[in-house]
Amino acid sequence: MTLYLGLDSSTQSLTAIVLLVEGDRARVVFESSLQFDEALPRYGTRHGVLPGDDPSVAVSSPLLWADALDVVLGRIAASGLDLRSLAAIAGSAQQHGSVYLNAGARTTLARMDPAQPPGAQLASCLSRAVAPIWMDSSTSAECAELAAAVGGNDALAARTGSRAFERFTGPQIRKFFKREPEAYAATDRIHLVSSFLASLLAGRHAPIDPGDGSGANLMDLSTSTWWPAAVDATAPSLASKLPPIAPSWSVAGTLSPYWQARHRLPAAHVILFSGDNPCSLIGTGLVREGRVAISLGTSDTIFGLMRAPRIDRTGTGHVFGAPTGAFMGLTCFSNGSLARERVRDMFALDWTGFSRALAAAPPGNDGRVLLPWFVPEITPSVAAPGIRRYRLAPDDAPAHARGVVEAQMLSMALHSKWMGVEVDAIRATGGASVNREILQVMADVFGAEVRQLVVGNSACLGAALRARHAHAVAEGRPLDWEAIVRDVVEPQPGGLRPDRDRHAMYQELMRTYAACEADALGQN
Ligand code: XUL
Repeated sequence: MTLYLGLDSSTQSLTAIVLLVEGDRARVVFESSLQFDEALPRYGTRHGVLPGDDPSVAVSSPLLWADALDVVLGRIAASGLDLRSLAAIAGSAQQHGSVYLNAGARTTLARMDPAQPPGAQLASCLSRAVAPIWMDSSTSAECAELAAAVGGNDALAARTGSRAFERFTGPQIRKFFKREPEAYAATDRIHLVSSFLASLLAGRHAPIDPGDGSGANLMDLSTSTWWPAAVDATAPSLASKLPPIAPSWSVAGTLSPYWQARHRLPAAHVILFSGDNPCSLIGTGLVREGRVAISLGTSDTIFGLMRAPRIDRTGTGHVFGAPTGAFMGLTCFSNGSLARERVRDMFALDWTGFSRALAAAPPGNDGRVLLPWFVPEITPSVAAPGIRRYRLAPDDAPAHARGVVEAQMLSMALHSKWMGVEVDAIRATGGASVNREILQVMADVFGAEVRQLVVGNSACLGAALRARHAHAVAEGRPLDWEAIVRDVVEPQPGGLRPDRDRHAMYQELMRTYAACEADALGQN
């Protein structure tokens, strides 16, 4: 029997999952979550973010993340599991956020006092008290400067997988250097949230993995190394402050004496942490090209594995490294559940009424199109929100219910074409994935079978599975990824199959939809 621990430090919470492997069978034997605001109120976060006056700024506290780790490891120690069998720990973290440490961190990380919690001991190591996180959008000027310095956004995307984005780490580092040059100069190491937490567990500076490194706007996707042109354009001497990039399955070290003594844990391997999206790729079982996940949440996302790093020329999608060593494409749509709810509320329906209304309009909606941009849209880029109706009567509830769902599915299919992936299987997750009518439209638009995946914490589960994979690699008996995900990432039976005629009809409607979009964006 062997145990593997996965951790996920997300925006609002820290989750732990322990996986037990016996022979070649695996199952989850422990799961626990902690909400930052409630469990550690002394840090004063709201939904994991420190309050402030500027709505474009979003920062959190690295010390909060460290203390949360301490609480959760304490829970695992008290779980009754036989932790002598704990072989490896891997983690997932919110992407893009950065932690700034001074030269004293090296010694402190290695020699922390097990009688004390970690947060207070690490305070003196921070060269910046706060960590900017992915919700920050205050770096438009720095994005423009970075893009200009490397020959434009196309050149930046071709090399790093994404055009310059405000939340990405490179523009954030540049803003810190410009605003606080002395604190920047006192910075010895800049970690991502992922590599900071792995360093804390290993008691020494850990490398960054390509999955999370690719969220910095600074990594050369083709070599998984920092791209000197972007690094040099970001801030002086940055190359010496960034951790090296190493394969996702690398061992950062063994669990440090601090954690071993504090929670009586064994000297387990600490595997590199990765970003939450790359970890979710594993936790939803997307370990081969062609299988994609569609997450129907507050915002909708579509993501999947890519064997080669094809780039989105329209500039809204991202290519990240995948923890398997391949790549992943991800496209995000902000008008997800939010838009479905707005349509439901416009006609005073509940979800059953919404489904009934959807079923009352014919597939294809007689060619009527609704563009449901209730809030600014990421994909396609729409700064001025507002819904647009094409041949749609404002009081027609069925046409609106079908219109919002068809528009979302057509938009997802259209704007994920850049991934160059022939979609043959879809795993649907998120709140709205319980709605079979919505999933049928998804199956018909994509022409692929859709199966619902019930995963509470796909990023955390992905981290635990990565721990198992990395441990097997370290032992010299690498395991196939399909075998690793098989037992624990099984979608619900009873998938929805596409109807051939309806799929052909949606291929036609896609052209109409694209023309409406172009019209609304003033491109016609
Ligand atoms: C991805 C992104 C978010 C965060 C959330 O680019 O910004 O998904 O990773 O934790």
